[in-house]
Amino acid sequence: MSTPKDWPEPIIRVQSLSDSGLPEIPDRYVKPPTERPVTIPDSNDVNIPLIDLGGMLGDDNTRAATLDQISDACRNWGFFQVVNHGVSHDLMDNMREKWRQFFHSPMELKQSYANSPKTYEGYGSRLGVEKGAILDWSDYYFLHYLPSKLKDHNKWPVLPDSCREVIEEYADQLVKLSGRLMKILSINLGLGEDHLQNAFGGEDIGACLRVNFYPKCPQPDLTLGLSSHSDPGGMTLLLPDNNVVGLQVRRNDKWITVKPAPHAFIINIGDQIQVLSNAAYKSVEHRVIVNSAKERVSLAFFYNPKSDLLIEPVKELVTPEKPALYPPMTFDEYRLFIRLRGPRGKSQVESLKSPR
Ligand SMILES: O=C(O)CCC(=O)C(=O)O
Repeated sequence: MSTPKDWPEPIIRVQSLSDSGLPEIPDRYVKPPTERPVTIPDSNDVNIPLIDLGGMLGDDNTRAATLDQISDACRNWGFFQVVNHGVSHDLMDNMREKWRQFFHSPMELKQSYANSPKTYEGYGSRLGVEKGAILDWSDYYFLHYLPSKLKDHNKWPVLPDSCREVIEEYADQLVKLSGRLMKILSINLGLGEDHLQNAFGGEDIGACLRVNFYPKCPQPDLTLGLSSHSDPGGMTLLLPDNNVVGLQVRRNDKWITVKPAPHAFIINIGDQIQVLSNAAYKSVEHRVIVNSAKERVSLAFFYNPKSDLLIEPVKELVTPEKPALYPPMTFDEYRLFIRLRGPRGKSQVESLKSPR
């Protein structure tokens, strides 16, 4: 499997379709009936766990209670939100606004950053390279922050003003927050606090950002902003839109719409941590719905293992009762799947499970 140099068809910007005021979405965006969003009124009260990370700095009891909440969330939800996470609220707002401005800048500027499936860096409008595939109702921008050798400021937008500086500061703070979360996850697995981080490659990790832009959609019941998928990487820190909901998490075969708390980050476990934890922690399917009244912006920061390191269940978590569920594989090999085929539920991590 290798990645093609170019897209199989001309790229159409979803934002241009939306701005053209068309009353119906093109067939390319119409999902099969089983994948279309259906709102279940009863599920409105349910939300993913909300955890005060400030508890980690409290007395022994508060710290233990916080660790327990995170452990439960990783094992039973795969998703949780954190507040008091230490990242500046102004920085979060500023970062989101810079990107909103970017997506509202002239198409000519955005097109100068058009991406290709070779690295996905830049301005994009599809994931996956299958000709004729049904597409999602979103555009995005993808960039690398770590490892440093992959970071290239020329591939980051030069406008709006000081965009690159803001991205640098934001990414720096999110790497620090990710490091703190990795220690917590590791302790909760009964491992030394640095175990997971070392399994990721120590300092040599990967980090990248995908900013999603979901334009208004005239027929939101027929399509999705982002199809169901689990994140292929290690852990994701999502900054959602401050005004518009859209993220849905799969739980007991129902879709729960996440209600973000103000200035919270939504954290989710990715496939690589599911593999390292030998499925103690769950990488859970999620998707994004769109609406006809408001656009939505979200920023997904992906914290990943070093890409050429073999990732396999941690030895301490493999027992005769719970043999290793997954074969060793590098993240480079693993992410080719989503890069070629686009978001496909949990089919990849499930397909790796050893037969029993
Ligand atoms: O837009 C969102 O809320 C979620 C985005 C997401 O799942 C992703 O970028 O992988």
